[in-house]
Amino acid sequence: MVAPRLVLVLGDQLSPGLSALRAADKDRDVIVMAEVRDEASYVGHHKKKIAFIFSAMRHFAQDLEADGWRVAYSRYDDPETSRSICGELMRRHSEFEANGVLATECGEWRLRQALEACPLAFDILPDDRFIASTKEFHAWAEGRKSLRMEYFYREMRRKTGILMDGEDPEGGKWNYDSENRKPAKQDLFMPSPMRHEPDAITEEVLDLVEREFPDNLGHLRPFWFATDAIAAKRAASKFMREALPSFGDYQDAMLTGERFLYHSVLSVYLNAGLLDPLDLCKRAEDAYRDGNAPLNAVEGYIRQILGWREFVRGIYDMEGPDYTSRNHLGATRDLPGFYWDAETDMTCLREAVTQTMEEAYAHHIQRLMVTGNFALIMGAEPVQVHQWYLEVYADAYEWVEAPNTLGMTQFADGGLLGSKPYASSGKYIDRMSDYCGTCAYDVKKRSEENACPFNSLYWDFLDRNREKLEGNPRMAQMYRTWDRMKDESREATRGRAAQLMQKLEQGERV
Ligand code: FAD
Ligand code: DLZ
Ligand code: SF4
Repeated sequence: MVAPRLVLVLGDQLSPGLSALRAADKDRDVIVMAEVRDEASYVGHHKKKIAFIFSAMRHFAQDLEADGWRVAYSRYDDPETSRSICGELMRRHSEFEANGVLATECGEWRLRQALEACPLAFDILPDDRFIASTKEFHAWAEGRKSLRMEYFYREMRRKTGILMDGEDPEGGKWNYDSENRKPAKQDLFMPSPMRHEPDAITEEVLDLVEREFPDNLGHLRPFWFATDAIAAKRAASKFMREALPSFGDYQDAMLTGERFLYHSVLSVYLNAGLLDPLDLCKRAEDAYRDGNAPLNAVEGYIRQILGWREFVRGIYDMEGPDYTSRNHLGATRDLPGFYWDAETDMTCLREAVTQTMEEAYAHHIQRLMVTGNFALIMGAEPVQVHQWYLEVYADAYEWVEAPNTLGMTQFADGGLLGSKPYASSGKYIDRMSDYCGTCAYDVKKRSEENACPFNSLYWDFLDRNREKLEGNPRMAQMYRTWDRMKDESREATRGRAAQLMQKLEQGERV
């Protein structure tokens, strides 16, 4: 008898079309799936994230078995299960007297390196669940002075033919973002993401997470994520029908108590492999072509997936494992305690952190302009910010989280991902949300006792980082405004920022 190969399927590789599965032989090979301590604890993941991954893994294993595969599945609480993916592969290798391991390249450098050090013969195949291969991205990036998502996105539109009218973009423009900045109002119809009742498999996993991860952050219940591809597809259909038509208009909006607005809440499924990115883009395009959603909404949605998602994956792969230690602005402060307990008088941060802990979800503008922006302007150490984002969101894997956090929000890569820091005063939050109306702080004030902390911290951020940022043409206007202020006004702003920093450092409530 020919010895079987082991086929590794990781917790974010739950796709029947995975390259390793396509290359495997159903009659001979053994699939290895393992819930292991190292993956579950390389950061202190949110309880809901662990529950989602374990339950989705168990559902996927069940589907593979029903499809005729032999699956060696290791449960977290089985005393035989070893600590790491390599440990499990070694154990299964001797158990099945196997002849090497077939795997799809893993997303994170950390695990890629661990598998390189694992003393087994690996055959590693590219992860072709993305629209651009990493080779394609490298070829596009090579020789360019600066990498801009917009140009890469246009390449992806041409490559896939999505929203194209022959050689031209549908409607004559590549990007309809200028139409996508409406603030939302409480009386709008609010769609909601599809909620799924936990089945017996999920209930068992929830009990396990409660038992094994009692001190991890976040609320475990109510748990309503889909945990298999069929349920995830139903959630995608609901989004396309109910929320996509207004996705563009309210893409940047924030509203008190409205945790999802018109966002899809599908990244958690997409990143684990339960949904396919190209399929989602095509379904959105169909909605436009069938007259069910306007172009600004559909283009905006497709750009997030075909553009941003692919672009950040390319950057992560190209920049290598040391990307996460970058700190261009030399920021060193600790992230305040309210990032965990939401104990702050700032309404915007309280809303964002509360829902993050309860849902393991916040939408893009909350991540970018509230939690990310505050960490940037207060000078938080990027690696701490990175770790926080990797822990708290159910969709967080380093390949997508790190470029967004370190590149997009913290400017820690010096401008590889964005041409200028996403720093902003309270004015932006006030324009795009209803948070400021109920806040203990006054968004119109800068240096007074009750002044919105974002205002003084924003100007102080520019002042502190002048040497590194002043030469950026996109920042010039802000420096001119700062320089035109009266000396007393600048001093008062610095004073208020210093007072806030001191309070944050001493753990006092802000
Ligand atoms: P929607 O608003 O419905 O967007 C549609 C889809 O586009 C998403 O499902 C997602 O797959 C994709 N997308 C949108 N924006 C981005 C982006 N900037 N980068 C990559 N894909 C994008 N996204 C993650 O998937 N995992 C992360 O760990 C993650 N960390 C982030 C950290 C920070 C600091 C910031 C600013 C953004 C982060 N994002 C991350 C990007 C984005 O915020 C989430 O993809 C989005 O909020 C997921 O919710 P949704 O599915 O409702 O998205
Ligand atoms: C995130 C995660 C967690 C919490 N647990 C597991 C696990 O027990 N087994 C597994 O195969 N994968 C898990 N994952 C996802 C991996 O961390 C992910 O595959 C790597 O980070 C590569 O992207
Ligand atoms: Fe946030 Fe400032 Fe508005 Fe309060 S006033 S909600 S702190 S932006």
